[in-house]
Amino acid sequence: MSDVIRKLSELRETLLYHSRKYYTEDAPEISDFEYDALMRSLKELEAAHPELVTPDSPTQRIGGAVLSEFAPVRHAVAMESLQDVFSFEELADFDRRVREFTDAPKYVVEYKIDGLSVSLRYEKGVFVQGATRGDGTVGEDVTENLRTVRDIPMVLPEGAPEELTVRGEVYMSKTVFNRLNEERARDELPLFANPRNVAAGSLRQLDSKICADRHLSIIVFNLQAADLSFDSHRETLDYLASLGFPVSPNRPVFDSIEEVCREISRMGESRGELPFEIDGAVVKVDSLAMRKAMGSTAKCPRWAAAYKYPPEEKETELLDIRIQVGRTGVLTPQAVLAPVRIAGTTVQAATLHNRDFIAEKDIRIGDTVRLRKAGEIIPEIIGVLPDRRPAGAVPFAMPEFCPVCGAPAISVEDEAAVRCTGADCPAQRVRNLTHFASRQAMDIEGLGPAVVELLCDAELIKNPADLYSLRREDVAELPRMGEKSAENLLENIEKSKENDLSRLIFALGIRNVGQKTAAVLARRFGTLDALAAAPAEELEGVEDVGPVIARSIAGWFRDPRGARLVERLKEAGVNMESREERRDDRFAGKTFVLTGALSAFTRDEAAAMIESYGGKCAGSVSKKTGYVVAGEAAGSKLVKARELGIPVLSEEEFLAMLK
Ligand code: 0OX
Repeated sequence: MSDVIRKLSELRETLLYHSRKYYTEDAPEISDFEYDALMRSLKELEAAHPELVTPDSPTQRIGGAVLSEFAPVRHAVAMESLQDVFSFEELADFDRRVREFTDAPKYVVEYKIDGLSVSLRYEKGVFVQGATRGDGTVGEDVTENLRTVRDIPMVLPEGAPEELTVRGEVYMSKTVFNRLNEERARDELPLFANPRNVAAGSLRQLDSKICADRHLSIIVFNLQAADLSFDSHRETLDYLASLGFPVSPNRPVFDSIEEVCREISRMGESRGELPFEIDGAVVKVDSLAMRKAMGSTAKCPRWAAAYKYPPEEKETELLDIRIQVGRTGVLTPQAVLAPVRIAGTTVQAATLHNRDFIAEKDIRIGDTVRLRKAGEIIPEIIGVLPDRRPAGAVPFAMPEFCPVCGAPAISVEDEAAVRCTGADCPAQRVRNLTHFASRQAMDIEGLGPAVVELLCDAELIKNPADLYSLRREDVAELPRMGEKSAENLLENIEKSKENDLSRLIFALGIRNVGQKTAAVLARRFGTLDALAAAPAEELEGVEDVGPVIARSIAGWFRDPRGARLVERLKEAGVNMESREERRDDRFAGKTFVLTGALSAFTRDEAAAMIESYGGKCAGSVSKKTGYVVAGEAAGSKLVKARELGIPVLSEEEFLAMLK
């Protein structure tokens, strides 16, 4: 038995070590495959000895519980919020108010982590409940999701009080966030705007496996309730650290507000090096007796203040303006910048959007530009410093020819965009093919931009129809491919022939035809031939299709290249019919309300899908609502749904219903 115990603890330690290497330090030492194999060994060993499973085991942190809703939790001790201050003068006012109660306050300064506040309750040293802050009085029970946060101890060391509640901030580290967005970019999914939103969205997933995959972290900063007494905040933090809670590593104490301000400035300057995002610094009176004497206003304690840093701005040189050519041939100017550190990362590129943006701000190559990070993540040029303009800098003009294929680039009336007119533009070709294969279109797994580029470079494909005559031996010879991947890829391409017509219409990449319009057209016309034959006037009569879209569709099919592509796809055996006849009415009689931001599609697209399954969409929640689909940062509709007891679906669950 002792061998088993030793093996179990070895496996657990190894897994924890590699999980930290991967997620916290961004320096993995083993492959995902090896990690999964270790996890499997641990699972097998635990299955053979269930009595030896510990709540802290990595196998217990991978989620699994799926809830239908989050139960409300009334906080025994209110989770108060902080009064904000925006300048050192306001901080001096705060100090004066504190000094009305005491002559010699001491202050602790902490990072204000940009995440979500939660409470963690322990009974007899075991984690029993975790809740979001909610409105401070009532939050939501997110215990199952919090179990997946590996920094949260599931069991406290011996000697811990019978009952204990702490408060902390759950966050997603910058490393995990960047990794997640890299994966999403690879899968061509919309990127998340900032770590806070993803952390919030993850904690509100009903399926705890999804939350586990997001690898959230926590820093604990307050003892809410326990049968213990301390003199100072600093002491409580030391105690919480001794119980195994992650607390802020630096927790300096100061005698004067001047020193506090200096510390806040220092913290602000080095915020980029922190593993998490902060949106300020928190100043707290250290003495717990003094805190008690000061008490709280309606929502905030009088003994604490949150200093908010202004968004960081930097200046740098605009070295060049490069032009990218998108799928629809739009030329987008990109700023090439002298590298500059801002809000934690080195920035050397930013979009310049279009020629109007450049003209409005009169941005010229050689200029010194002012940069800011929108939402702390995406770099944005705010303007130029005209005084620093070098002699001879000339206004920027968009190129008259496509930088990739050399065909004329023309500006379209009423549009800020300039487009390449080259029918065979390689840049457009790669992007067209990538779009064709993308998840929302023909959904060909394994055919992302990198593979498309390989296939184009090897001149194996030029347009989507070529995909269906690829030969395994040619594909297998490509760099980094091999027999197995080639076989998988060809299998996935073959499978895509069976897709519904709506996917094919969207995949064709007709300008202005998104997923929703594609679905409407497929339903209305039934076959691609019928759609191809429809004149613009007829198309205009279709739901949501105006004259511009109608002309764009009719023009696409009248173009001999479009017609030829359709012919070749047909010859290859790609399905050209809508399966709507076999109408799937799985949502018949159900009304959906969509709230918050969805990541896989726009609300309109989601609404189209619901309608295509016989359901209805409404703008507000009532007793008649069947389901509420809650995306990231859902607000009052979600609250209302909870009040009325209406089932709430996460985006993932909604996707699962569509499958
Ligand atoms: C943070 C943070 C938030 C405790 C009592 C009033 C507010 N986001 O990092 N809140 C608090 O303090 C609470 N401290 C923090 N460090």
